[in-house]
Amino acid sequence: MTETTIKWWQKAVVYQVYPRSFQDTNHDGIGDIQGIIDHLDYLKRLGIDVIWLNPIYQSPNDDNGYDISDYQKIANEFGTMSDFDRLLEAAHQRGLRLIMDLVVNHTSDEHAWFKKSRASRDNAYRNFYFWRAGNGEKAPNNWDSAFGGSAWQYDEKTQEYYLHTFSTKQPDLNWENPQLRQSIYDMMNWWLTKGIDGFRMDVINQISKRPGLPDGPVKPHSEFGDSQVTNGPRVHEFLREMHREVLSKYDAMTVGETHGVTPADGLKYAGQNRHELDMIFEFQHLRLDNSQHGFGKWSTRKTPLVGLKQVINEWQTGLNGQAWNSLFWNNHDTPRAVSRFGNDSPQYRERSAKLLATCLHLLQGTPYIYQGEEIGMTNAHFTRLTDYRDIETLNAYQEVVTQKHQLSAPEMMARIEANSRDNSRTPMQWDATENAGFSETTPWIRVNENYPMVNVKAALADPDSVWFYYQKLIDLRHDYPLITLGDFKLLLPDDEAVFMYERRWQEQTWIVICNFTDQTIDRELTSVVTAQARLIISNYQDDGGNQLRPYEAKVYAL
Ligand code: ISL
Ligand code: CA
Repeated sequence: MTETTIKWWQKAVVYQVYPRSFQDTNHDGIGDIQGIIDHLDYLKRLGIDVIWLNPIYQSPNDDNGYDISDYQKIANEFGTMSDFDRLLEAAHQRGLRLIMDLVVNHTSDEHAWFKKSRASRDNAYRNFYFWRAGNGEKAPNNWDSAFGGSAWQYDEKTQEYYLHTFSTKQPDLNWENPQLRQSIYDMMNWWLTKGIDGFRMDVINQISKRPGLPDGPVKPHSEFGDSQVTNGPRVHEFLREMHREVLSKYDAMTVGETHGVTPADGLKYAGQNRHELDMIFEFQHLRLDNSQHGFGKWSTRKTPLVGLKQVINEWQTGLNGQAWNSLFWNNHDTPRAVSRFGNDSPQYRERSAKLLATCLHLLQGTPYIYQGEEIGMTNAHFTRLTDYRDIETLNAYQEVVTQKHQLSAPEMMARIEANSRDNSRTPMQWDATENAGFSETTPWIRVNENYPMVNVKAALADPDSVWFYYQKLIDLRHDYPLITLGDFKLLLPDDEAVFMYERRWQEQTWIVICNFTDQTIDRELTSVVTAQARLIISNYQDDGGNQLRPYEAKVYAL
């Protein structure tokens, strides 16, 4: 790849907006489209190129908009289609692109297709979904749902079960059916013709189910089997068809959310000549702190740095020159990066937020910033279950504590505090006024209590803030092709404290050094960092040489 053959989305920095929690303008406690329009200049000033919106389609909100009842309508609480059109135009006027969430593994059970599908055994929409007879008194197979319990729901009306790998209100679409596929492509073409710039595709590697829907291996602590719905046999065929029927006609970007993939899978989904997707979100680097005792994400372990470096190394080198990485520490399904990988105490919050930013934004790939990350927003640290809203969190508590008594309430609350998706869904902290300037009324979910300290207004008043550091990193990426194109080489792979790597492009070499601990440590750097090396960016005011101070990050051009 050279500077001239590179695609626009390879040079871009993406900012993820979770509309429900970004800015409320009509005083109902829920963020809305007007709230996004109001902050476009803010995003432009930060320097980002692309906005990704979490779902804003009509939805009964069983799973915050990931249960869509009409793909071509905007949810009332967010506004109208003409509000959306104004947003798109206002973004484009500022040179910002806008990509939408595409949720086509499932719909809401209130979608017109499902209502028809459910009405009788022999209707034109029956095969838009998976309907099966029970296995005696039991569900058709042993698959579990991602949100707990069986993946099958019995439906009285036609006395069959339907498949839902997420909540019971999110029936899985049957991609084996060509008519369903065509309906999805029509909808995608409709949005792209409207002028949107691409899609983030929700759980897109789950759309091909294994033929015959066989039982999966039973998991520890569970009466159910693993549904094994990822990377099914026809997924690449479907994605290529989608490319042919839709994506090939536009200069759009696509990023697929793909759980359970390796770099080898990455080459298939996002390989340059594969005609599938432009890039994928992989999750190996977010799995390293999972429970080792069958509780999945519900754990309080810390991510081991050596393992993290290994995973990132594999993706950086594994895709280099053949496919394209997406780079992210957090999103609307994860804890906040600074709380998870850094240190959210008042002493180290800003320093470690900048460290994480440095480490990620100097990698090869397209960086994603999740709203609030640019001011170092932290986990919510809610202590009461009633403060949580997320279906995954509430279901998990019911299952683990109330039904199965596997963990005590305080044990599970600690795990929820560390991992709940609501950690990243609390309202954006704009200023120190009530409700953090998000809304004039009580928000749909509680504001993080640290908003008087951690907010945009305070960040913009401080030239040394996390915010200005992000702005500088984005500028650097736009100015130096090395950051976009350079080869990556991991240095000190076994060092448990320091994440150090090299980027090399043409005649230039840069070195990135990040101390992931709260200790001052000594590393012999003079052999790598030559005397003429120029310091490009650092999260300390001066250069401490071989002394790496707590959460110190620095980048040199050799
Ligand atoms: O959040 C998770 C990790 O705990 C997953 O179980 C999550 O559901 C998975 O990452 C898939 O996520 C996507 O699809 C879900 C939706 O709830 C998530 O918000 C979305 O990002 C179902 O549409
Ligand atoms: Ca509102």
